[in-house]
Amino acid sequence: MRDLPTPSPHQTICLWSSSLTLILAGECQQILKDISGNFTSPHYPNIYPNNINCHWTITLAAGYRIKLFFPFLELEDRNSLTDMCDYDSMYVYDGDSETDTLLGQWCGSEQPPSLTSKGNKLLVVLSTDQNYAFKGFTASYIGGECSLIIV
Ligand SMILES: [Ca+2]
Repeated sequence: MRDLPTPSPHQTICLWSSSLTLILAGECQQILKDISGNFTSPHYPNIYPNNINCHWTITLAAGYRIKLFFPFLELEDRNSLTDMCDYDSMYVYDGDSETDTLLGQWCGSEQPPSLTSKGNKLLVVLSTDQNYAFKGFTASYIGGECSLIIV
């Protein structure tokens, strides 16, 4: 007689934050597929809204990489007590999710360097708290096909 399969433990998977983002800030979910493009924080050059969590996902064809530039960045300054971007902050991830490698986190009027993805996707996240808003950022990206050169 065949053994019955062991029932797998019950699992609940919740995606609270992304569902909430879709409802509260639909304009903040943007997927960019063009080979090059520009995007800005919401309402730029006016001030961005408080309490937002915006995601820009750049997804190019396989084999492409992305170079990302931030010509302008003006967010709320670092927390002077912790020296961290605790209030408003911009994150860039080397992939399409917040579990991918964090390439950097910026706030205040810091100037991010140009960033290059390892693969064909990059994720930019802007998160703001409940008060003190600034102009935000402008971003530009270009895609390029990269090949391995053996020297
Ligand atoms: Ca703020």
